[in-house]
Amino acid sequence: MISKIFRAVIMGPPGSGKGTISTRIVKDFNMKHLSSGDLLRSQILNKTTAGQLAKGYIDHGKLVPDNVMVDLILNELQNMKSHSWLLDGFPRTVTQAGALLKNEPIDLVVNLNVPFEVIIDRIKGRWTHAPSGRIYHTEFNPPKVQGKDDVTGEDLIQRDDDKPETVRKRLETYQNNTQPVLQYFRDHGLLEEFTGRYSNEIWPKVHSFLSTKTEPLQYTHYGE
Ligand code: G5P
Ligand code: MG
Repeated sequence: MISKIFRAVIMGPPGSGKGTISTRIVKDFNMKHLSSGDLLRSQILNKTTAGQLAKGYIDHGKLVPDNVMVDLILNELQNMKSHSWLLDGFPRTVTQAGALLKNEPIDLVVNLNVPFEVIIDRIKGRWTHAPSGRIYHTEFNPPKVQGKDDVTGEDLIQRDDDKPETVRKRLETYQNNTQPVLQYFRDHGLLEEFTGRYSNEIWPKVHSFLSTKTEPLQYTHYGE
């Protein structure tokens, strides 16, 4: 297999495990991870103009306007030209998808198809290290010390948009705006779907499929 720059997108409903599976992919396939949600949250922390605008949308489970998102993400991708990358959380509308394909050659879109009832339950247990985006879960992936990040020892937080009523709104937004993007990528012959209730069940299937597209560095096994 020729080793070339590989550009992929990971999609899935809120809480489907995009961040979890992305962390595993970038480690085993030596890719850079760009999460639109992490990028927005860091803009909010840094009180940038884009961050201040985005906060109101995020807190209500709505999408940040397309023009803001497209500018932010395409700009970040400019700094990653010489590296393989994985885009998580963008695109989320057909307009964003069109802008991405116009500007970047995409090799693959991975879709995590996880039932909604599993998601609502698992988001309740999520804890995040805001500066790095590292994700934990009280049962699935607990930190070594409760409430503290494994690497820095700093406090973990619960995301403001993880309140049950906001999660319900995010799932509705996903159905209305983001599900049509799946058909868009299917029509372009780019979409590969992975179905399951657990990240540890989905991960080996993602790894083995990706290995047919780009050279893995290694295979990390998770779970029993
Ligand atoms: P985000 O940040 O992109 P979402 O809603 O798409 O947010 P989210 O919530 O980050 O997605 P995820 O990354 O898919 O979820 O899931 P995850 O964090 O890996 O897993 C969720 C939890 O479950 C974690 O605690 C994890 O440890 C645990 N877990 C994983 N697997 C398992 C398992 O097998 N079992 C169990 N028990 N637990 C597990 O976007 C946020 C907001 O930003 C704006 C929007 O307002 C959006 O709502 N935004 C955009 N707006 C417009 N356009 C865009 N492109 C935008 N991108 C972001
Ligand atoms: Mg995420």
